[in-house]
Amino acid sequence: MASLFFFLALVVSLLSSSPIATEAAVKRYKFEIVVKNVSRLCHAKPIVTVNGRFPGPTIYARAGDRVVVNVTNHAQYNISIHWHGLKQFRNGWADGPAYITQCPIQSGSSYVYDFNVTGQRGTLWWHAHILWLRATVHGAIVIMPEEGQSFPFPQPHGEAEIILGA
Ligand SMILES: [Cu+2]
Repeated sequence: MASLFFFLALVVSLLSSSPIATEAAVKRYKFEIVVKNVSRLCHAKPIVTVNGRFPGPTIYARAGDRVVVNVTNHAQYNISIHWHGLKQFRNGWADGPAYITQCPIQSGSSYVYDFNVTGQRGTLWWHAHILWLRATVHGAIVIMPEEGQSFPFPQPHGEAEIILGA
């Protein structure tokens, strides 16, 4: 009986100190692929965007989170979204290159990208992975360390996302 109690106490202490016991969050995003007119240097031009924004929305997550992005394509071009620099551990189908890990999302259709951000942190970017659409369909991914963990550098005075586009 004493050995059973000792065994149960060991299991409980292992579970409570294990990182597996930490609850990972699910971050959900909705990407609506839409064509929008923009004016640059006195010229109006239609461009393909996510949610009408250029650059597109930033994805925020913590290492270990699950990220679910529901993409609906309202544009007249087929599209796919690639999460640049993210290692797709056991979720390669969510990587995004058209004709490699998935068929492109056709006009009027949706696709759900569902992946884990495991053991990764930093600022990356996402972009369309078909034709020339990445020129305007792109944005940042910010992966912060797990709750209670710090970045491997001192706390900055401020943070800003800078995206360079041509
Ligand atoms: Cu890329």
